Amino acid sequence: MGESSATEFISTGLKSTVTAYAEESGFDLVRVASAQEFVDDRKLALDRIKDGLMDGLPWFNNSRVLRGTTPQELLPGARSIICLGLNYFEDGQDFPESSAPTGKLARYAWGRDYHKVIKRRMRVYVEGLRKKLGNEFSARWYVDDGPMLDRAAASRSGVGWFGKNGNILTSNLGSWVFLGQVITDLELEPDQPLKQTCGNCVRCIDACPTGAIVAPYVIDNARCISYLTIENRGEIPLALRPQIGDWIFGCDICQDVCPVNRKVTPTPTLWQGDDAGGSQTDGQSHKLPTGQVSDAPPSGPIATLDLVELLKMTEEEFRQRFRGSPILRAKRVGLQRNACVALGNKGDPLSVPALRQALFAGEALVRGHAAWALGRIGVTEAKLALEQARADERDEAVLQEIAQALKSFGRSYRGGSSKRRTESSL
Ligand code: B12
Ligand code: SF4
Ligand code: SF4
Repeated sequence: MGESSATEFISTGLKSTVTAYAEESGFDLVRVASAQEFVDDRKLALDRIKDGLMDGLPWFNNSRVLRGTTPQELLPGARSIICLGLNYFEDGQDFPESSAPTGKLARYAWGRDYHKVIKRRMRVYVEGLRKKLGNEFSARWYVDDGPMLDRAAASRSGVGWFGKNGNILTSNLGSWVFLGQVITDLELEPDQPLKQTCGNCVRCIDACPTGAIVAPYVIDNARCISYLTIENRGEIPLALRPQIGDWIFGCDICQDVCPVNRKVTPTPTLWQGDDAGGSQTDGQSHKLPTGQVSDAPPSGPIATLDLVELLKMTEEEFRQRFRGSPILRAKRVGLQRNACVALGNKGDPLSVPALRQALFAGEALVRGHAAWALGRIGVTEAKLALEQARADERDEAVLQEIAQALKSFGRSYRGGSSKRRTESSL
């Protein structure tokens, strides 16, 4: 199509072509926002950093926020932002059950790494749109992987509204949606933000076990289980370990309790095989190019992991087992640290041998958390393992964890090989 006919097309049905094609390309939600600077969101985000509420994420800094709230910097000539949402809700009812002690994964990590799946879907969408419009428009797209504040864009476009748990809620799909944006120099009429609010509801704030929702709409990153179990590369603060329960990768509590999420029905397209593009109609565009290997994990979607198996995993087994899964992000040592915390919270004496092994053979971070877990389980075998490790251990931080764990026996230990301590080891 030549330049003049492209312009003509733009003035008539451009927006409906853009949005209808997004739906055809497998996106559940599509709305358009203007590409004006995000002035208010910028201030809120900068304040969040200043107040220490983004502590633990050094990459989330002022210059990132300045860039991410200035679409012109991300794409010179930007005029519009096509805001996309993709539902990932799966109820997990058909998943196999395990009799072994297991740890929970946040729903978004039950299947393949959504970054890859959605990025590919977005690229195919933009390429297809260029062909459809006959117009080499400029575009840049993100899903969680750029400086743009994904939720601010979604809110401006009316894809959804901010919930007090910080997440974007949508009318039909709740907050179980990944958010992406295509910034473009196409001139598209913007949609309006929605008027919905949470009203008087505060369920998520009350339910958050670590008190991470410090005020409506405000999350303290360093208290959020999602941060503690995924992004955090160091130790989990002692005071927060008991509250983590058996979450080993992310946390869904503030979404599980949300009434807006109650009516969402499963849409498992994201979990199946190569990205077939959801409702794509040409049957071709979303297939992987010939010869490209799928990044789907070797096993199907799964909501929990066997904790003892995790503790025993080698680096190679970890990479193989979680290939193509977002779980890789936590790294093996991080996941094993989390497994120790979950086992400590479960308090099952049968997990003592595995924790004992981790106490002697794991990396320092894992050894320290294994010591904590053994102290919390509090049976004779756990105490013996800790005493033996105290004699062999050289790492100062681990020695401190061991000393702390042994102290907790002094406080409440009642002996016997299967008697569980009831008191917290804090
Ligand atoms: C850093 C980050 C995290 C950090 C920090 C979380 C945080 N609150 O910022 C950690 C690791 C903890 C995290 C956790 C999770 N994350 Co995250 N995360 C991000 C990331 C990379 C940046 C978020 C950000 O900019 N934070 C900075 C603060 C300032 O932003 P904000 O909290 O949205 O602040 C706004 C509101 O507070 C609002 N606001 C302030 N006051 C008021 C007052 C009123 C009345 C209103 C209406 C609004 C309002 O304005 C602020 C500025 O826009 C985005 C991807 C991206 N590039 O945007 C994903 C993203 C936000 N995460 C996502 C997900 C899925 C999660 C988890 C659910 C994963 C899980 N199950 O474990 C949890 C949810 C935790 C929670 N309750 O927020 C999705 C959210 C999807 C959705 N539907 O909202 C995103 C958008 C990724 C994506 N593209 O899909 N995440
Ligand atoms: S994800 Fe979990 S820890 Fe984080 S704010 Fe929500 S309920 Fe709290
Ligand atoms: S639980 Fe209630 S307050 Fe929290 S996000 Fe959902 S509707 Fe809003």
